[in-house]
Amino acid sequence: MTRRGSVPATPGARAVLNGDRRALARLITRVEGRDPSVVPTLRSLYPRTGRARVVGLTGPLGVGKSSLINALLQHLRAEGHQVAVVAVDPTSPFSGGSVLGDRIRLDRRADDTGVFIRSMASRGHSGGVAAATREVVRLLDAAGFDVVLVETVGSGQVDVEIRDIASTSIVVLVPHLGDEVQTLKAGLFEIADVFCVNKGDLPGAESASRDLLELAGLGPGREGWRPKVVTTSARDGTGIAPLWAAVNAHETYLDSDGRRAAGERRRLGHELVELVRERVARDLEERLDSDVEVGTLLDQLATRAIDPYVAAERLFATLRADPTGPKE
Ligand SMILES: Nc1nc2c(ncn2[C@@H]2O[C@H](COP(=O)(O)OP(=O)(O)OP(=O)(O)O)[C@@H](O)[C@H]2O)c(=O)[nH]1
Ligand SMILES: [Mg+2]
Repeated sequence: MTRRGSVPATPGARAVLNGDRRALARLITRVEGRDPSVVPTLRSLYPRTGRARVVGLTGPLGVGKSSLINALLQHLRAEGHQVAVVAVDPTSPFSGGSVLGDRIRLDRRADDTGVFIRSMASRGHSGGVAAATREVVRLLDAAGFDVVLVETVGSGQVDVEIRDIASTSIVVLVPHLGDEVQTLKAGLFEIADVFCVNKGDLPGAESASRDLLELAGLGPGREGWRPKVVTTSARDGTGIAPLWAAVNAHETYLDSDGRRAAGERRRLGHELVELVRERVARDLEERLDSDVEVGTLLDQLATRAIDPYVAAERLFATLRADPTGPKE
């Protein structure tokens, strides 16, 4: 029985649903490479997605995001969750023993099918890192991971985009980030549902938390949510349960008053715009070389007979007039 609009399962989709981790890894590689042949699999898996909690961890270099994820992994596995990790542009190899703790723990985890860890490079993604990351997260969701943790380095665009993927975003900071916090402040409050002051074993953590708490109280709050502030030490393993409790509090908040559905709609809207943008850009780039009409526009532009704004309008008009819509 197929529902209206549903797509027959591809072999790749069936393998993912059957828990085949190698097939999952191969599909992720194809998504990373923006391989269009992966689309039927993504389409057939789409109805099986939307269940995972997607939690973003972002923050400046070296604040301990990976170490926190390592600690969270242990906490979440003990709670019985199936956890996947996506590290976008990791500066250190995520599977390195130094980041993920000692070898023995790592080796055990390699046998643990309840954990899946994957690094992704954002360089060279024509469609942007957000699109690829979203699709990877969806594959993991369909594969049955109920928690997906996404690590990104807080450096502008990418960490803002995390809001389009994660339902809860943790901004990780460390004590004595004074100036950095000042410059990042406005942006951080856009992103953070939870502030995590990590390296709480170092001096200054308490006053850093106090400052952030004060700032969180001063801000307008996003639709009635004031960011929570949690102090952790990934090194000592302290504060990990409170950190996850803060995530849960935000997820519970999302479940009230239809906020989760509204957030999902907003994220899907952005995705739709992105997909169309990607599609149109590809189409236009092909036409730049081959299309007679576009060639004429380019000639006119080169001789200054018309300006780029008019050329863009004319090109856009030809797109709107194109009657060949996609087939299902
Ligand atoms: N003292 C102390 N050091 C920590 C703590 N957490 C992490 N570190 C150390 O901080 C360094 C960076 O840790 P990572 O977990 O790689 O930090 P990251 O934010 O993932 O780093 P990037 O991915 O490179 O941005 C390592 O040397 C860790 O051992 C902590 O709670 N206390
Ligand atoms: Mg890291």
